[in-house]
Amino acid sequence: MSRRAEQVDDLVARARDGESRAVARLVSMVEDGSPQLRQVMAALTPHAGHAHVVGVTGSPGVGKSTTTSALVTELRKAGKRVGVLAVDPSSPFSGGALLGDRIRMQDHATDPGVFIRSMASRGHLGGLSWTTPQALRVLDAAGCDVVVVETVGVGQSEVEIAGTADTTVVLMAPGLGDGIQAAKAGILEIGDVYAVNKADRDGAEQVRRELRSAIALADRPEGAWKPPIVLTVAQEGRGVDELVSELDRHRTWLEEHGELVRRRTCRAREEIEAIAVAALRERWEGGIDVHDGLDALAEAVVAGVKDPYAAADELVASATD
Ligand SMILES: Nc1nc2c(ncn2[C@@H]2O[C@H](COP(=O)(O)OP(=O)(O)OP(=O)(O)O)[C@@H](O)[C@H]2O)c(=O)[nH]1
Ligand SMILES: [Mg+2]
Repeated sequence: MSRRAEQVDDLVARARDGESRAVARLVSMVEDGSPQLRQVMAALTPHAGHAHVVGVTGSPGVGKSTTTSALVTELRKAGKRVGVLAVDPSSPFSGGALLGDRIRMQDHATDPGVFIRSMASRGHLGGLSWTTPQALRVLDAAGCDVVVVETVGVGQSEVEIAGTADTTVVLMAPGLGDGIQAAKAGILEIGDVYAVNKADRDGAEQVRRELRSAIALADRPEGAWKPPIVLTVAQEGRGVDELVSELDRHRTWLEEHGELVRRRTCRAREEIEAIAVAALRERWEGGIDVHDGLDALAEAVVAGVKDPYAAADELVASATD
């Protein structure tokens, strides 16, 4: 076995033993798209599938990071091993935007039962990305019982996180224009559990009432999961025990209804597609001379002698020969 292969095996073994430096190194390899990922994922995949992946999303400033930290505290009380993945899908760089979150997470930084990683998640190709599912696999195989994924940034990310998590928690808060506007934002389709945070402020009850009637109005098939609403004061950890019970209840429901496997299959499908598309691209960029390949095709399209679909067919054919 090559030295490099040995190093990867050693890294994987140490991550599986819960060594946080090894876990951190593997997540960085995911983020950098390391050529050794193939070997890493082959070693990790048989050991994944245990962790409950919980997505936390909501408007800027609603309390996602505070809630994530409070969830970690609560889960640690129950003796659970916890992973936290802060994902910034809008940025090709990790670090900067997440600095504040890191500071908020400092309470947990020295706890060996907690892994905290922040990561950029470039929408590699056509929005497809393998980074989040692969980082989750690392944390999962490292023995986490729960992995909380906090997405930073707005818009698309909320929907993306719903495709990634087993259970999606949507946070709302009074005074952020949440509540009634939620229906517009399409947020009612993605929440498995809702938390009205900042319940120490006026208006939390009002947000809960509006949310409750919006949920009651939504079309839901017979026997479907009915999203509960929890009031929280994340800053003080209030209501977070109830939030954890609802997360557990949802996980049990997912298992009993075959929905857990279905959601995870969606996640794997996206990952496979992203890997396959990237592999194709690598072949046509690496294998053939780009000038003879893609550039020539592009010129033919501009000159009107080839249509873009025919050109794409040629490109794919040249990469799969
Ligand atoms: N009053 C009150 N303030 C809270 C509560 N939870 C969080 N906050 C405050 O709200 C602000 C934003 O909290 P964050 O946890 O950073 O919110 P976030 O959703 O992670 O913010 P972004 O990552 O910037 O989108 C901070 O000043 C928190 O201290 C709460 O329950 N009550
Ligand atoms: Mg945050």
